[in-house]
Amino acid sequence: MRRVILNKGEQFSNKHLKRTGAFNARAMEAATNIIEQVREQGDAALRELTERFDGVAIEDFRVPAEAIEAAAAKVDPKTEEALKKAAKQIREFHERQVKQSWFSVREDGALVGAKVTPLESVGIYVPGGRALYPSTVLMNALPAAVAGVERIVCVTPPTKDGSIDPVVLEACRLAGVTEIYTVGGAQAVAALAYGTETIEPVCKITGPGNAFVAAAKKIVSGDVGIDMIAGPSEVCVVADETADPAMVAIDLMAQAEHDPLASCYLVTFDEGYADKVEAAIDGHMKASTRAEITTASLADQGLVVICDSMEQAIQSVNVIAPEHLELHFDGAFEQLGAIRNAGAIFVGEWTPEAVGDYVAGPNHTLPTGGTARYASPLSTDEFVKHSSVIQYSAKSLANDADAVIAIARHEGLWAHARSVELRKALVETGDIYG
Ligand code: HSO
Ligand code: ZN
Repeated sequence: MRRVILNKGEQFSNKHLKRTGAFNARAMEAATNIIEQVREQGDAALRELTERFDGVAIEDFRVPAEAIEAAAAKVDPKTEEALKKAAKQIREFHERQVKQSWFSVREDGALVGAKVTPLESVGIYVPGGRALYPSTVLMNALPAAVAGVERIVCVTPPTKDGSIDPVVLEACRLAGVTEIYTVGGAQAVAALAYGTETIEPVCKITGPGNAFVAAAKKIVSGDVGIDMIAGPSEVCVVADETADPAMVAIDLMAQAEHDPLASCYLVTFDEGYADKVEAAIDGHMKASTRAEITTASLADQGLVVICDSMEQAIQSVNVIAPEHLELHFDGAFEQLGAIRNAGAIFVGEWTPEAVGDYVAGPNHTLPTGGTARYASPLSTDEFVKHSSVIQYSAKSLANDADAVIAIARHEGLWAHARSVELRKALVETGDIYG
């Protein structure tokens, strides 16, 4: 891992970071062409592109209900139990996020408020290949279901034999997904956004994907809603000498094994301690089944920051604004107030990020690439919208009339002013022409 040693009083800055974006120009161009093709040719384009990119010929993209029902039998009981436990805890966490409609009546009788309405439909992109994650199905579909979305559509690329992993299908069933299509890539995003003969368009698309999926989401955004554009995964571990180097090491590796582009940061106070963590990584690596990806990520993207004080460590964290932050030192909870930028915060040595990835309950779809400066984890808020509600009485109209008229006149909008003037007259004289 690369090392930065900060001097006393020195500030960690963005120049110490090397970040890659979520997508690139080449992916944008390819996605633009694919979207165009799907808009023009519908299902025929999906068939051709699936054959070209996934190497399988698929006649009917829709997964039949019987196949979804049959998936449970193909899942081993331990995994089934784990999925159910995860689903329960994720559902309970997200139930606490649900926003209610609200209405407030002013003294003059004017009512103002917000009506919360679930989106009619959402499409969830579930990646295949290296990132085949049933947990991502739960983390996207459950908040949608809890928010009250009726039509929850999943799209996922086919495996080599044209099928979908039964555990992904079972996660879909448990989370209340109503339709599943065996199609992936930018073409799946295009189908969800604009529809084809078999796929009805949705209101919003969520879920992670590769650079082409990210580019496609960016392009269709505006025509449909999208969630955040997810970049490579990140973890930042802040540890002092009291933390077990073996635990810190394995937690860094748990993020590095996702992707050679994943970024792992160790923020600590002593070079000797950093050496111990790196030695522990070498020790664990011998048993890793994903040593190649893990080694590449740590070598290319890994960074150790040696700080002089806790204050400097927290300042570094706030600049990194990591997707995941682990705190391995005594009194960690007391530092929460000082931490401004982090997607999810894991407090203490008994809270490895993996519990948050799967079962703790909070969402594992988190802001990456420093976007934790302004963004939040995926929540039920992403699956509802608010309509403002206003109801005036004669009295409240009379009360606010002069203010409306004054601003409308200033803006030169005659009918705006008149629409209130006529009513005001009616209130005052009982005669709008009086
Ligand atoms: N750490 C990933 C989520 C994940 N981990 C899914 C395992 N499966 C990004 O938050
Ligand atoms: Zn993970």
